[in-house]
Amino acid sequence: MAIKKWKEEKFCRSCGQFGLTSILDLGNQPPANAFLKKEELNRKESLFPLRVVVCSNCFLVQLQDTVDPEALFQRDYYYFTGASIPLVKHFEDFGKRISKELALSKKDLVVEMGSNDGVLLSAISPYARVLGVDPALNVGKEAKKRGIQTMQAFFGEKSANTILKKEGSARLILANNVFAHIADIHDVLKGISALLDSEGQFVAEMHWVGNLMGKGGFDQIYHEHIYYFSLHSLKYLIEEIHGLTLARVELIPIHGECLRIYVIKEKKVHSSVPNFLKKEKTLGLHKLKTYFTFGSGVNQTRNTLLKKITALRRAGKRIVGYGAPAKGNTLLNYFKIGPEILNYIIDTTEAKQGTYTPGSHIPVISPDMLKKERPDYILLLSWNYAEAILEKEKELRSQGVKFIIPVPNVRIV
Ligand code: DWN
Repeated sequence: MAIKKWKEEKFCRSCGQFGLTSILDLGNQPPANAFLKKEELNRKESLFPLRVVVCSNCFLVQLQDTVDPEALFQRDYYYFTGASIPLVKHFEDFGKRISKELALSKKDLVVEMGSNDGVLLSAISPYARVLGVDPALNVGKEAKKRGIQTMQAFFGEKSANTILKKEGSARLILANNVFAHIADIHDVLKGISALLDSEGQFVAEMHWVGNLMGKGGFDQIYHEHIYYFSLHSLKYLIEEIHGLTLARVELIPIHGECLRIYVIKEKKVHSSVPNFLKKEKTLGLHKLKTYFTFGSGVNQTRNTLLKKITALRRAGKRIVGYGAPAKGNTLLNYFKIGPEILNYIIDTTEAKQGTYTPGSHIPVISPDMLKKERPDYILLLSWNYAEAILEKEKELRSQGVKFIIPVPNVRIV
């Protein structure tokens, strides 16, 4: 798969400040969701710099380089929300909650950008008219099986106006794990302002830079994730630049810790916003020097993990990977872990089974393999679902199989 292009940014993508300060360099890496088919293994993979910088004006942490989105979110996107049961439950619970909170009815339109396989919208569709927006063709087909219509496009001002003309304004616009993925964030916010009705809400979930800083979630850094927001940098972008109101915030325990923000047109702010800004101030997220510790835990995690798994391999232990998340590919490639360490990785996503991880070329296979041969150790690459997975695999654990959890610090359970 020849990936077309990338470019280095010299200015902050949010406030336009010149001169971004480098805080972590994870080297040249392939896109984290660019799983390979067997016949692609011998082809040269496109690698791109994975460099994290921070703006000294609005403190937005972002990637130095933008990779062509047409290539990252290509026609066949390998990530399906529905493959992770804990995530399905998370979105089903939220879908019901927000529908009741907003007293949605069938006259209301709900639009989700990056709607993937329609898991969230199918929880809202009993209450309101719903429309997904996603550039990838294959996930849209999965959404259709759930009865969710998807517009195959990137969300922005143009696609928002198309929806406005055809369907009217939106009472609710959703963006889960996508708001941090779009380089031209101003185009997205212009689209939201155009499409959202005067009483409407824009609700988005995204990883929180405070979690990456303090808890070593460095593996959430990959080319799809252009922004690593603090509430401070979000408020500047949404209010100072786009004149909307960041009205409410929640910290939610998904993908480590994520922010869920509520944005409206009127000037009304819940106490959660000033309280959270105070919390960020105590963490020093409004000071440049704080970000110089961004990568501090990464090398320690790498040394500890490599020492443990090398010793286990030397002792003849069999180690496999559990979950083939995008974040796992950042970790495998940065730590240079390949098939000589992990015999294979199991994953519940059918589309990933039979492929190979980008860069590290480890085979991804069905979880059924665990029933055929029992490994000695399992490296939990989907550490963000550790609780649910350890519960699900308690039988395996009772037979003596140990799980190695790499993030936030290496531990064997
Ligand atoms: O922003 C994004 C994040 C939030 O989600 C997207 N760029 C893509 C995706 O990133 P990810 O691939 O790191 O997300 P997950 O949800 O941590 O991926 C979990 C992977 O683990 C999936 O491939 C499914 C798999 N899995 C499994 O094999 N067995 C998951 C569970 C819960 C399991 O029991």
